[in-house]
Amino acid sequence: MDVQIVKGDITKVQADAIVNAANSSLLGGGGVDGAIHRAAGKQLLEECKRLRETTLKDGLPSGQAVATEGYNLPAKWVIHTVGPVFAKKTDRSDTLASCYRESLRVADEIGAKSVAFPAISAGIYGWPMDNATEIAVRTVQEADTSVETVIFVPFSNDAEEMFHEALGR
Ligand code: AR6
Repeated sequence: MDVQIVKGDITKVQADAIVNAANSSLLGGGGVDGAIHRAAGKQLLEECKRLRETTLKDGLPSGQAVATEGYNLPAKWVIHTVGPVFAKKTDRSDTLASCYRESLRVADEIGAKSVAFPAISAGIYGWPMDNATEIAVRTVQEADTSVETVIFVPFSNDAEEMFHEALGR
């Protein structure tokens, strides 16, 4: 698998699928979720609402993933996953790793060969960036998947540096 780090706005990335750090409601929010919904257009929200009315009545649990179309995005698909909220007293690393594994599993299902990831949970959900990037890189490298290219998309210089550090380890 080819692993790349490309700093910038994930909504601009040309990949078969981009991953959204969503919340369980799938109905939008701030951060990368808000940016993806704005760039994809309102059809994305409509498809998310249909998912909530049919297969995901209780919402998407953290650590799981589901695909929708990408609509106005350059990416054909959006894979929505829900990261864990960081908590000092409870180790939720397995759930964060599951976000990456499940996103790649969904990518295999839809036939996506290139997938771009933001730093899931490392914004509003409060996960320390150094650990979030370490889990991201390790989990992707260990995954059993047909995805050929993974692009990590840090949004800041610090995040970019930490992805590079994690990849160099
Ligand atoms: N492209 C790439 N990365 C981005 C972009 C972008 N356009 N915008 C932000 N980031 P966050 P979370 C980075 O908060 O922590 C939402 O309200 C950001 O700097 O988007 O998983 C959801 O609805 C950070 O490094 O996701 C949930 O309620 C990383 O993406 C909640 O936030 C993740 O930050 C999820 O929180």
